[in-house]
Amino acid sequence: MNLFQRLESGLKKTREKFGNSLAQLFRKERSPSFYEELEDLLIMADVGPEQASLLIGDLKNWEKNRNNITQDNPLVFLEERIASFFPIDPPVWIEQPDWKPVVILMVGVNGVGKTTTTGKLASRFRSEGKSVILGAADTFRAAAVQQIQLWGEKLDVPVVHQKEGADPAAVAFDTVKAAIARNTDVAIIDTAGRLQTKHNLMAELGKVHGLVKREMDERPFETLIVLDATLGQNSISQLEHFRKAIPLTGMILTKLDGTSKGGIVVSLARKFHLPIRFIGVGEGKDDLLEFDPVLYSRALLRSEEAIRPT
Ligand SMILES: Nc1nc2c(ncn2[C@@H]2O[C@H](COP(=O)(O)OP(=O)(O)OP(=O)(O)O)[C@@H](O)[C@H]2O)c(=O)[nH]1
Ligand SMILES: [Mg+2]
Repeated sequence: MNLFQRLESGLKKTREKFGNSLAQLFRKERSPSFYEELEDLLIMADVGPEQASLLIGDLKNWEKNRNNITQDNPLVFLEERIASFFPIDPPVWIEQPDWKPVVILMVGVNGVGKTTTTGKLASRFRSEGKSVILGAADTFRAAAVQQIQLWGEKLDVPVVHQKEGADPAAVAFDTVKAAIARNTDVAIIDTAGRLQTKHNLMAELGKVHGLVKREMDERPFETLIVLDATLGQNSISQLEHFRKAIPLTGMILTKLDGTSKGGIVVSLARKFHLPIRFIGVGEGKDDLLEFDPVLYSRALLRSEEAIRPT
């Protein structure tokens, strides 16, 4: 399967609900109720009210200036508009392919998929022939360290860890230090889930980030917030709080396979101007897809019933 086909299958729920309804709607004549229905559909898919009204305004303008409106070309127009909402800002490993170590700090609230995504990412870099080291900076629970160690064993990559209750900043620091000492290509640091409203835990994250930054000696690294797509608009509050605590460089949206509200990705990207690095579409190690704005918009809007991509 190519990336688009994997996206199509990963976004199955969104495509069935949103994409199919959209395809049906676009067969209808234009009327005020057409645009109301469109707005409802966009909001139900979690595109967000601001983005929905912006898209509808743009669509109306576009339609006013065209005389050959078919069933499909307005959808193509919307796809292009949505794709343009995503900021383009390549990650460190693309921007500076010769730099090592690439350091990735994973943050987010509880249960969103940080540890699983850490494992998936490690698997991805390993399959590109890169050496990887993992940091078990979730020292909150012993089980969290074990979870990362399992990934380490499965992928044959070393895991830096300390005992339960140890200082997570120290583990993060040790991981970067080890990656530098061993000339490792990629270091990925998993952290404990924390509620965005818990000030002490957010301050702890600030310390983790600060020590990584110091050890990186001002060289850029990735701080990725992991967000659960099934939580919808609650992710907005998570992002707002986390970015106040630490500078984020990108986001990863997980569990898109489990929601019909795949529009949340659009909503977050436009609101925060933060690039989306990857999306999770399942629990397996290969269920992490690189984010491509054009393909994502197409997979979001075009249902099985609509035209096939060219
Ligand atoms: N369907 C689906 N499930 C996912 C995805 N990503 C993660 N999960 C599942 O989400 C659950 C939580 O994943 P974890 O990786 O443990 O989440 P976490 O953020 O590390 O959790 P804490 O460390 O407790 O904060 C697990 O059952 C994962 O298999 C995804 O893209 N799709
Ligand atoms: Mg975890």
